[in-house]
Amino acid sequence: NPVATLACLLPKAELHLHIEGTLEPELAFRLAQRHGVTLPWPDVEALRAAYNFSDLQSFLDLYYAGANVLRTEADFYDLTRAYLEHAHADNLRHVEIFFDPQTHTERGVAFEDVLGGIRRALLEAEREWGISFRVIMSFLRHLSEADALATLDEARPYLHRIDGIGLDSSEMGHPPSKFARVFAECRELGLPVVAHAGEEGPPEYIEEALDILRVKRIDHGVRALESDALMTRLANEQIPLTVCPLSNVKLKVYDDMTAHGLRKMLARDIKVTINSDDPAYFGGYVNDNFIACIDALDLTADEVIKLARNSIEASWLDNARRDALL
Ligand code: ES4
Ligand code: ZN
Repeated sequence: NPVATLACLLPKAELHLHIEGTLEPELAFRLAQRHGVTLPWPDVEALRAAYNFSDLQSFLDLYYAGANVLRTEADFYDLTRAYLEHAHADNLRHVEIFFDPQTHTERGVAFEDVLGGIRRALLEAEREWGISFRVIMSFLRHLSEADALATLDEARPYLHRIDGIGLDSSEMGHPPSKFARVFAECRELGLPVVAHAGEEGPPEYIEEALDILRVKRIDHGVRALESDALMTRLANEQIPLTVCPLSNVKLKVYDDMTAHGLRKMLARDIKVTINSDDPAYFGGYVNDNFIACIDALDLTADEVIKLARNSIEASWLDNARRDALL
């Protein structure tokens, strides 16, 4: 398919990527061995076979279990380096990656080691391959706002190395409004903010993310399709959505890719982008996501070009580099 070839060759940015979600089973077992810890699966095949999710929570249970092998600066470096090799192969020129400090500091891993290992790999990829980057610290929404405030306090010595703030984990029952105060504080610190909303949660959660958290982008946002008024607003205000198609199918947001709303969003002139979310768990990296959408939704060359352009335009790059990539 020539449209798939085009998608793979175009320069692109990835704006929705959880670094903990890039842990492939082979690396998980290697790190477990490195630390002399036992994973609750006998081997790589058994772990991969467990990637059969019924919803977001069933995935998160495995994702947090896997993160337990990430312990040292070198682990976070190896993890991030492996992701960036895929990013380079997919012609990504810029990446904005989430990390979940609470998943690690709770286990006694130093904030410095988490961020240091991630950044060492990012700086190396920038030098070697010219891949620019931003790092987004994400709060876990199943934990309390007080917990998020404490994490922000812990992050204060590192804020010069943190480019923005996100909100992830279990969405239902944890609306954006729960984090109104901590997000206000982050904004006062000059940090741009984003939030997962409308992945499993209703359109109202997307409206809360926009009106209460004052996000610059919505992560996922696919349930906006249920509200015509919200669809109109997203188009009028050109609010970027970081959509993750393989994630949505794997977590049963859609029965299969032919049911995905991506093409409807493009038709409504909403600024959608294609991203991989947790590629080790969901069956592929950015180009795999493009190909799955092209095959199932019969995307045109113009639509693919628009999606790639959107990813650069919706990034937090400075104007000079943005223009250079467009
Ligand atoms: C996530 Cl797919 C998804 N949704 C919400 N939180 C997450 N953390 C990692 N992946
Ligand atoms: Zn996500």
